[in-house]
Amino acid sequence: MTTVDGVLDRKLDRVYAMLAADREGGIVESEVLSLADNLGAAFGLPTDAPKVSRLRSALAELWQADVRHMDTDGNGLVDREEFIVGMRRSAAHDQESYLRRLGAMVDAWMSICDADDNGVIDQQEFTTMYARTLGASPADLAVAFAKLDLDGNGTLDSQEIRKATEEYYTSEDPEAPGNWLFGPF
Ligand SMILES: [Ca+2]
Ligand SMILES: [Ca+2]
Ligand SMILES: [Ca+2]
Repeated sequence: MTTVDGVLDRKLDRVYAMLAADREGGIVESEVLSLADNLGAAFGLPTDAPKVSRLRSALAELWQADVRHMDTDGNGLVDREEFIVGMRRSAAHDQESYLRRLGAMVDAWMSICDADDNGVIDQQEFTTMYARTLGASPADLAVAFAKLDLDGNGTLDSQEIRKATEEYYTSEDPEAPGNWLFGPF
C-alpha cells in the first residue's frame, strides 16, 4: 500500500481526483477524455470547438503513452495507488517525453482558459477557470495566481506555465511555486 504523504504524492493525488471525477474505483479512458468537454463547457465552448479538440487529443496521448499501462492488476480501472506509482514510473523512465506530453496537456488546458485569446492568462481568466471547475474561492485563487506569476506582471505566459508544469509533476519541494498550478495547494 502506497501512502500519500510526500509533496509529489499529494499533487498526483489531486490530478487523480480531477481525472476520476465522481467514479468509484478508478479511472477509464472515456472519463479522462470527457475532462476536455467539461472544461470547455465551463467556458461556454461546444464539444467540437478546436480548443476542446486540442485538449482531448493531448489527454488521449497521455492516456495512450502513460495512463493505460498503469492498470497493473488488470481490472480495467486505474486506481489511485496505480496512478501515483505509474506517474512516478513514467517520470523516472523518460522525464523529457513525459514532461512534453504533460506540457501539451497543460498548454491546451490553458488555451481554453485564455478566453480573450491574447496568449496569456490573466487573473480573471484564472479565477473563472478554477471557481467553475474546482469551486475554489477567489481569495485562495488570488494567492495561487500570485505564486505562478513569477515576474509579477499580472499575467501567466507560456514560459511561466511550462515552469509550473515541470515543478508540479516532478518537484518534492513544498515551496515550489508550480505546486499551485491547479489552484490552492
Ligand atoms: Ca487496476
Ligand atoms: Ca487572456
Ligand atoms: Ca507573468
